[in-house]
Amino acid sequence: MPDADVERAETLLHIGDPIRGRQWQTALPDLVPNLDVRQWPDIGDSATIRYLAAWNPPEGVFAALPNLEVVFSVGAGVDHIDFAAVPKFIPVIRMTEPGLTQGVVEYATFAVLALHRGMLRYFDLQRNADWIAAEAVPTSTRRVGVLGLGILGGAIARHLVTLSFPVSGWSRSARQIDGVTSFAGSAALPAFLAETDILVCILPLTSDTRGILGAEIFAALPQGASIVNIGRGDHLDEEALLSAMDDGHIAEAVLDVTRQEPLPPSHRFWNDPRILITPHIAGTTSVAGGATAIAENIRRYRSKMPLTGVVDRLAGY
Ligand code: NDP
Ligand code: OXD
Repeated sequence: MPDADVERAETLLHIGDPIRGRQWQTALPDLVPNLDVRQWPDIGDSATIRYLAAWNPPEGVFAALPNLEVVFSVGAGVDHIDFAAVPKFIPVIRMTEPGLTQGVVEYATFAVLALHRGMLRYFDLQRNADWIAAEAVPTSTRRVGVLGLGILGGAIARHLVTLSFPVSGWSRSARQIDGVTSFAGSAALPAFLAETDILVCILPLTSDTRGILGAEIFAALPQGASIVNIGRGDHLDEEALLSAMDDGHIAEAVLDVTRQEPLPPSHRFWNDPRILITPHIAGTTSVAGGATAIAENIRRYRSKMPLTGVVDRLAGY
């Protein structure tokens, strides 16, 4: 229905970072007429809640919202949402907004360059006041492989091409990106890995991809390859990584996500000089970009136009 026809009270419930929730309480009603925004747990009249924007929605919340019509993930990933709890007729929308993409591209570029230029070794040398230079090689000799060539993986691959890295990508279906060699499907995975010196994982977490960064993949990479994980901690078999590093087959890793977050202080990763840990900060949904993306889909929904970023529940992303 067009905006002008929305006469009923409509509420969007936000569950997640309260600072962003308060900012959206101001920003969203300016973008979408007749929309009230509430911050969990202050839900007000649950019957008016048509939209939910959430990160890690608590168990039971979907059953408590009888008139819910659209679920928005506050992030690009949707693995924090239990699809079984969301009635099938309710679309689940993942976040796509330029600020999030920019952050992830910056992070991946940083991580690939850090590995390419041996920065983890220099960080370690600095702790001992050791001045030891290593020879740098051109980017054109360092092959980067991106696992996941969707919105974020595609943007990462495009940017790395501009730095003259030979870039390839792996996805379920073949993708066409200028300057990027596309590999599709499980059968193509070994060939993709055989040509990858730095492997960047930006896959969604699904039943098919859980644990994918494991012994088999590590063994299929060339000797001395390195890993960047920006996807989810559960993509990585942490023991297999340490074992492949101890064997000398995998050199280094930059990990933005870990199986347990926050990573416990006693975890071996913290003090391993071959591993750089960051606290899940690669990309963050920007307040303005996130509000614009949600507002655009609510306008589409009200006008009965197709929504963008709808999750394929069967594929899991
Ligand atoms: P998209 O849905 O746009 O892309 C997903 C890509 O993964 C697609 O290319 C898809 O293939 C591919 N893929 C999915 N399953 C498989 C599979 N079984 N085998 C091969 N390829 C597969 O997602 P985004 O790029 O927007 O986001 C990806 C993930 O990044 C998120 O789900 C989230 O987990 C993570 N993320 C992490 C952040 C951080 O701060 N660390 C920030 C934001 C996101 P196809 O193209 O054929 O569909
Ligand atoms: C996301 C994330 O999925 O920040 O957007 O991890």
